[in-house]
Amino acid sequence: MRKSRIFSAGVLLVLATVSAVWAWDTWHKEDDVAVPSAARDAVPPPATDAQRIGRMVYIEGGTFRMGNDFSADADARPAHDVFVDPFYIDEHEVTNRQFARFVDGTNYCTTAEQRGWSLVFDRQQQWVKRPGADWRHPWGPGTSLDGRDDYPVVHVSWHDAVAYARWSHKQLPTEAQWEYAARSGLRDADYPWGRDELTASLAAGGTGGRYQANYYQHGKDPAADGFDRLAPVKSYPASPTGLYDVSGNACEWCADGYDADYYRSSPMQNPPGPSQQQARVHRGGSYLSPQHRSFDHHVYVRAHRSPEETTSHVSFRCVRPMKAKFP
Ligand SMILES: [Ca+2]
Ligand SMILES: [Ca+2]
Repeated sequence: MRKSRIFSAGVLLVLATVSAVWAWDTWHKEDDVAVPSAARDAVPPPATDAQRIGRMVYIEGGTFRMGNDFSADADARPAHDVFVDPFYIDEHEVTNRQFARFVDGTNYCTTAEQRGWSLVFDRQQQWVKRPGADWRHPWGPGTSLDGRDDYPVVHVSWHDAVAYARWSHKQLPTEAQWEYAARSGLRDADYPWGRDELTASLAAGGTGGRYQANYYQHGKDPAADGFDRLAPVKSYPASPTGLYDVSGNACEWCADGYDADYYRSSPMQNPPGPSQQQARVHRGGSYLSPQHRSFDHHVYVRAHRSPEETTSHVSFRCVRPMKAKFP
């Protein structure tokens, strides 16, 4: 009789434990990232450990000065103090190799593939709607990813980026997380490496005399920095924080909606971005941002576009937040 009661109690204890773990796990995953209903329907069941791919860099939380009062961009003003919790961030932009693992495991169909075209910046230096251009065919039909496994994935919409992030148990960075990581803890930084202009540091033999990022060069040698289009990730030096291609190469989607006046009313702690705006932010500039107008690459410059838009120069990287208390 006593054995039976002990057995029953044991069974109940096991059931309760399993239920609690399931409930916590479900809540945790549902709470992992906010995605629109269309993207939520498209994502697969939660990823296994094997699907959690890519090296991430730990960013210690803290307070920093976000924006810049002297920026030519009004939406980067006013500069204001922001606190962010600690988090991990991908050390480089998501690559074709990584995105292929997501697609192979889920049969995910990107926005550009569904629509049948994407925006390509062609050799005549103009944007064209190119039928058949998508992440597998970056310049359109007849092009492929051969030899491009380690290039940033492009022709991905904001929705595609969110779906990948959710699959890999990550999130898109908020603007605050992205800028905090990009600044490398350097107060008054314009670039991830500080305030030296790209060409100035080269002329002075500074920062190793190497190009620090993949920008666009006008003139006789459009690939003076090594690449006239996208470059494989990690082709340029890491920032002091250990991140690659934060500035240049591919622009990077952020989670936030875009509001030009957001800095005037944003909360100090972990600002999530405005909730109503349709357009989504991307940061960092790209290989199409001119070197002589390096403004686009400043760590505080904010760009935006429709979440459905796909192009040959926008990619993303992901973050994984850590739970932390405000000090
Ligand atoms: Ca270049
Ligand atoms: Ca980039």
